[in-house]
Amino acid sequence: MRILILGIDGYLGWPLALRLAKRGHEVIGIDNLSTRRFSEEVGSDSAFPLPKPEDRVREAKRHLDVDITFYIGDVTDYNFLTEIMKKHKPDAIVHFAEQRSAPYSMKDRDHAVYTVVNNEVSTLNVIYAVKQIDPTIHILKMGTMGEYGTPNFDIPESIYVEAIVNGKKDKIIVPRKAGSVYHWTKVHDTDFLLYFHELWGLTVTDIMQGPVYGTRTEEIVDESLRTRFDFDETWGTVVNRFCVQAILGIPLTVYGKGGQTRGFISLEDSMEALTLLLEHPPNQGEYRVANQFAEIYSVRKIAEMVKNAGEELGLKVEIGPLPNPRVEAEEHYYNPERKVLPSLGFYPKKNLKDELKNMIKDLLPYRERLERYKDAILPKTKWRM
Ligand code: USQ
Repeated sequence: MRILILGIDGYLGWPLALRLAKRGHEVIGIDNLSTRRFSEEVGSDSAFPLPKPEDRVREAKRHLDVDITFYIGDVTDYNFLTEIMKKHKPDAIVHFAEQRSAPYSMKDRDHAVYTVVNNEVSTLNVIYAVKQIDPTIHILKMGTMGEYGTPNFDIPESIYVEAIVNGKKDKIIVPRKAGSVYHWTKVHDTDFLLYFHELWGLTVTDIMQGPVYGTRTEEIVDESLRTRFDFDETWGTVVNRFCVQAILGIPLTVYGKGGQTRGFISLEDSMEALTLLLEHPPNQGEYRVANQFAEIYSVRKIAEMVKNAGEELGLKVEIGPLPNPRVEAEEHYYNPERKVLPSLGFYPKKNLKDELKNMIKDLLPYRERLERYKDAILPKTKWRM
C-alpha cells in the first residue's frame, strides 16, 4: 500500500514509518516539526537526541534498507496537503498531525486557541482533501480514550449507543466528556469525521488510544533510529515521565490521590495495532472505532511498578504525591470494551512490568542530558488558574 503519515516526525509517527516501510509499504510523511519547537518552548528536549529529518531518512535506508519520503510542511496548508496527495496517490492516510498535549492546551488562551485551530483545521483539511482527490482513501485517525473521560459505564467500541432520554428511546453518539481543551479537539474531530462520513461515505478508522509508553520497537535497531521521548510536564506522558524521574532521583509525581486509571499500551504494541488496522481496513464507506490499549492501571500502581523496576536496577526511588494540577476524577470506574483489535488477531506482546526495566536501561546512558532539562519536569500548568 501507499501510506501517507501526517505527523511522521512524532513519537508514534516515526516508528510507524519504519514499521510500515519495513513491511514493504511505500511510506510518505509530512511534518511541520512543531513538537521539536514546542519542546524547546517549555525548556525541554527529547531524551534521545533527534537526528534531522534528512538524517532520519538516510539512517532508515542504511540500517533497514527502506526508502521513506519526508516532507516538511503543514497539514493546515490545504494546497500543500493536496499537492502531496495528488503526487503520491495514497491508499491510506494516517492522521497524527495534531497538537497532542493536554497541559500544552491548558496553559493559557493562546495555547488553547492554537490547539483548537491546528487540530480542527488539520482534520477538516484531511476530510476535504480525501473527498476532493479520492474518497476511497482509508483515513486512520488518532483519537484518544480521553474523549470519553471516566464515565460510570463501560466505554463501548462504537460510535452510537441506544439511550432512553426523557422516557423515549433513540440512537445517540456515545456521551463524551473530555478533560482538557486538547481532549475536546479530539471529540470534535470525531464529530466532524462522523458527520462527513455520513454525508460523503468516507472510510474511517477512529482509534481511541490510551497513553503510550516505551523506548523500543522492532525496527529501532540503532541509536540513530530512535523516536523522540518526552518527559517534561507538558510533553511527557505519565509512564515515560516516571522512568526519567526514577533516574534523576525526583520523587515520582503522582497527581492527587493517584487513582486516575487509564488503558496503557507499549510503543511496540501500538505499532502492531496500527499496522493491523491499516492492513485490514474497514469496508468502503464504513466508520470503525477501535479502542487501543493493552493493560489498565492507576497512576498510583504505575508509580509502585516504576519504583520496583528502578530499585531492581539499583536506583533509589521515592513516590512523592503532589496536589493535582489538573481537574479530573481521582477515583473512578474504568472499563472500556476491546473487541475490534482482537478480532484482527491483536494480542499485546509487551507488558508494563518488563518494559519499565527496558526503558530505564535505555534511558540511563542519557542521565547527563536528562539532568539538563530537570527544571521542566515538575508540573506548573494548572487547569484552574
Ligand atoms: N499524571 C500524574 N503524574 C504525572 C503525569 C500525569 O499523576 O506526572 C496523571 C494525569 O493527571 C492523568 C494521567 O496521569 O490522570 C495520564 O496523564 P498523561 O499525561 O500520561 O496523559 P494525558 O494527558 O491523558 O494524555 C496522553 C497523551 C494524549 C493521549 C492521552 C490518552 O498526551 O495525546 O490522547 O494520553 S488518554 O489518557 O487515554 O486520554
